[in-house]
Amino acid sequence: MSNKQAIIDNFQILERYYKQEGDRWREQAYNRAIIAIRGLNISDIKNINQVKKVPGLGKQSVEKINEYLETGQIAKVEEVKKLIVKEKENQKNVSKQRILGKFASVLGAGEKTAEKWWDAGMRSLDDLRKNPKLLTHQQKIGLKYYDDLHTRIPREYITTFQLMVRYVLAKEVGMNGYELTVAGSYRRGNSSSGDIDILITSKKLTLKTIVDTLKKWDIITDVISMQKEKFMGIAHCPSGQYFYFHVDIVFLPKEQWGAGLLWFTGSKGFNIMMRAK
Ligand code: TTP
Ligand code: MG
Repeated sequence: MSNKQAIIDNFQILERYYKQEGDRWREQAYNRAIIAIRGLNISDIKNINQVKKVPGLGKQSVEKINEYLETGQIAKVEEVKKLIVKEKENQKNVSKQRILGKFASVLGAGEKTAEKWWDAGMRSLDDLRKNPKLLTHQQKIGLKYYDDLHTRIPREYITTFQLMVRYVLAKEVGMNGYELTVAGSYRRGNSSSGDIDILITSKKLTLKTIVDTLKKWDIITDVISMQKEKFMGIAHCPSGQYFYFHVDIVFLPKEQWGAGLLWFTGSKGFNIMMRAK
């Protein structure tokens, strides 16, 4: 590359840099210098005397051209190039952190899983959806309902939902066949909740029959996990309302109702304090 072109390239870097810095005076000075050098009626710049007294080339520009002719580079430009590389790395890190944060918010994932997905080349939730081999059953459900599961559930929805569940269970075993309370943040009076926590006791029903009944009525749509005393899954109000939410059902024998209610009402912080006492 000719010295002339190399100097223009260098000055363009400085012009852009000063523009970004909001230094209009230097930005314009380098802009004028670039125009002046382009307009020079010589094939290349070999000697500093060729650019002295050229209109549009100020003292600073001539000094920089001289520096280039003597050393093959301009220190300020090298400094700016390093800043640009650093800035690019920072931007990359910010977007990596943003993606890792999103990955870690998938139900059943955490920071470690997020890193693992990143290392496997995943960069978006859609990438994950296209790579089911990387996902557990719970994470698949988390991705399927990602938006809904990150939407707060209004208190009124939960009130309606529990009435529906009560109605359906009463159809199976009668109103006196079970006891049901919505615990968690709903029971603490919150105006919205992250999920719905239901506590049930019954001599006539088991957790399995409860879950099967709610599935049959198209209330429970997905099972995340099912143990003897605890169900975790996804449910919705079947007719017309296609907002899905996370439901936990805890099933306890009657004699454990009080302790269970205290625990399942929380909050988590309150439980930790209570246990410490
Ligand atoms: P969550 O449903 O996780 O919490 P929450 O209902 O208080 O709040 P959110 O609106 O986000 O759903 O858990 C239900 C209860 O279970 C919680 O209030 C207390 C208890 N719990 C613990 O004791 N320890 C725990 O680590 C968790 C997650 C819950
Ligand atoms: Mg809850």
